[in-house]
Amino acid sequence: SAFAYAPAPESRSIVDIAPSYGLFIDGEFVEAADGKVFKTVSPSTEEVLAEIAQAGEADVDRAVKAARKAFEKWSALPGSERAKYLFRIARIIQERSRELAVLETLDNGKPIKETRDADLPLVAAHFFYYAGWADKLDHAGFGSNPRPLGVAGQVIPWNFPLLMLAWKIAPALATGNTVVLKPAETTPLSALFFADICRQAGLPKGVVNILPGYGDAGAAVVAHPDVNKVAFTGSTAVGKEIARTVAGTRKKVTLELGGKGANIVFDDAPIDQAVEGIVNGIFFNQGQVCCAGSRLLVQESVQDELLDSLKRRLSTLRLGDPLDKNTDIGAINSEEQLTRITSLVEQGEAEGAERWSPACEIPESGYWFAPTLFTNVTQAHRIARDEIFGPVLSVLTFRTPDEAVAKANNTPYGLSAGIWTEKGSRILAVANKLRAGVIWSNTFNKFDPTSPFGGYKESGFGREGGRHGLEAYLDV
Ligand code: TXE
Repeated sequence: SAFAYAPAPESRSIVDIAPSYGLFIDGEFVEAADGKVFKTVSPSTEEVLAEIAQAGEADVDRAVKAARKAFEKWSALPGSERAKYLFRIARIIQERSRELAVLETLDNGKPIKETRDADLPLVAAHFFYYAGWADKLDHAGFGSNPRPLGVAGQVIPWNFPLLMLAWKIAPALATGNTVVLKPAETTPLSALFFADICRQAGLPKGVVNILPGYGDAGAAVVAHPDVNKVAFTGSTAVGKEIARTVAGTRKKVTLELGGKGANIVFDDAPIDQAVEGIVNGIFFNQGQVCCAGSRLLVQESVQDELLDSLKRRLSTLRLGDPLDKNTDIGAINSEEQLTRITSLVEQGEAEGAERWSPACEIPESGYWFAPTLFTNVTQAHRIARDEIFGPVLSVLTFRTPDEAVAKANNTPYGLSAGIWTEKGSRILAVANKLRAGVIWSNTFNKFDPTSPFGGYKESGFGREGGRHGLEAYLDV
């Protein structure tokens, strides 16, 4: 085939180069063993962006073997040496962040404003942060000489393709593990660009292997007998399947799954600030965020004022071309996801909730969903229970702090929550009763590599980020 593999280290941009890319195994871009390919499309135009080699079981085996071989040398390097590679990768990400931001926006559909100002800075920050730990593992409180686990099999989703890669790869490499990572089928491009960055950084062959493909490739990574640790971010259904696969083995596993976060607004909250936080909480990345504030719990006495203000603010959001730096709402990542969102929203209407959207023009091609607000929602409604993973906010009300806590916790998930009030004592009292791994107060969707992130209940287990993020990759 006329397979023009990903660019050589000196090339400047993957976007401008050939429309075909290989799997990244043992430091080389290669065809799939069975020659299969798949296409990735731009969700905002439905244009084909590239043809990608599609990993199958044989490729997974080859990549795991390469990672196993690389592990011997990589894990034996002094932490200070591993740190140098991670710092180098972090710096190259910064240098190439404009290309990466454009690529991520093209492949994912999210606004360039977000990839430029949120995703990319956080990606670089993660590599810098974990680079800093690489030579300090003896001082991380895990006892002396903590050991890497071996080969880490990592499967990531499409909502933050490069950031999820960074959350997975940076701590794994800092602790001396090697990696086989499968990006999501709808967003493989930034991971392949990252593979090119690994080459540019001179990372030893086999330390990072990237296998674009579908769920079967993910399942093969998880099941491979020579994988020692599995890290997954994605749907709760697949997370449970992975837990079952891993249960009969000695593999370690961390799962970061769905959520149904509550943003709780008390009557003494600064309303304008809360409105910004609510908007950020559910419309950032079109609501395709596991820790989205997808339920608004508002104290009854301020409901009218808050909703008026929120509707006015939503009317100012600009939906459209994600490459336009003024765009607030980009495209939904895939037709499949759009169908899921549409179906849940239709159920919301059928169950009697009241639907509202600001007037906005929907482009003719691409996958789009207007910002949507549901009022008259009860806890029994599916839009109050299921993760919609789209720009859809379900509004419920409460009278007392206890009622707010009970409603916020009334979900099988437990990933995030937000508390809006001027009263510090109330923040602490409510936060202590919420069953959520991440709680923000008077802000929302703030991320930092120093801070552990992860869920309670069906939102998964294990923590990524911070010192806790190292633990998942070490035998202590
Ligand atoms: O997820 P999947 P999908 C939620 C969100 C969304 C729903 C479905 O509610 O609407 O999940 O999204 C790989 N073994 N989240 O279908 O299938 C797959 O190829 C191993 C929340 O995209 O879980 C991809 O790389 N891997 C979430 C990754 O798993 C398998 C982010 C995620 O895809 C596999 C994404 C298998 N059997 C969706 N099947 C979050 N927590 O942020 C698929 N995959």
